[in-house]
Amino acid sequence: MHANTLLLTGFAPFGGETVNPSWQAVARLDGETLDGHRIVARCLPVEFGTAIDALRSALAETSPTLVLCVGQAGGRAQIAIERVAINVDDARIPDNAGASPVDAPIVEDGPAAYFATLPIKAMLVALREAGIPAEISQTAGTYVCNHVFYGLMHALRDSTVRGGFIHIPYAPEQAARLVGAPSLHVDTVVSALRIALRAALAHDVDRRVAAGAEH
Ligand code: PCA
Repeated sequence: MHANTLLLTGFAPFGGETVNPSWQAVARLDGETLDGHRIVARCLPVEFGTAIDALRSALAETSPTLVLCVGQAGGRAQIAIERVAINVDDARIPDNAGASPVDAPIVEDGPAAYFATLPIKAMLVALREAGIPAEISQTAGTYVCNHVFYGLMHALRDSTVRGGFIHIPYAPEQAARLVGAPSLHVDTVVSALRIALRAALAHDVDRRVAAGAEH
């Protein structure tokens, strides 16, 4: 295994979709070398529990120095760099195995939340400078993406490995069926992920730039 591995994950399709642009984008980066680091891409199932098991296996197999998980956030208009993962599952729609947990902790007696340890502001600035619409998101929801993000940060809690999560909009072919939904082409998402990863590698300490929200 390469000395410096970046683990990137995407998700399987869910919610009646036949594609998930998170995996389409992440798969295209598999095997690429970025600033001396080799990217390994994995696809996670959209299933509570099993998704974290798959992530933990990938962490054990690849011993990455940095981890970025990516998921589809239908309805969002920009690349959304997530700030925080919370310790709750509350499923509005069943996962791909039919499970719909409600108000269940992800880790019994775990902390209420974990912050991403990637330099989210540096990543945001780099994306905007490259002309890619991006935002800091203050919630990753309470479905499988937040579940995986929390599981990731819990797994990394005592290590120096940095981790974070990015939500992406629908791909245009999905939005074409959902009149009015915002979308971003997968080519743009692939570029965005490269830019975000480069910024993360270049910044051990985050930039101090306002990107909060009033609601
Ligand atoms: N998006 C879902 C789960 C998988 C995905 O790509 C979410 O935002 O929770």
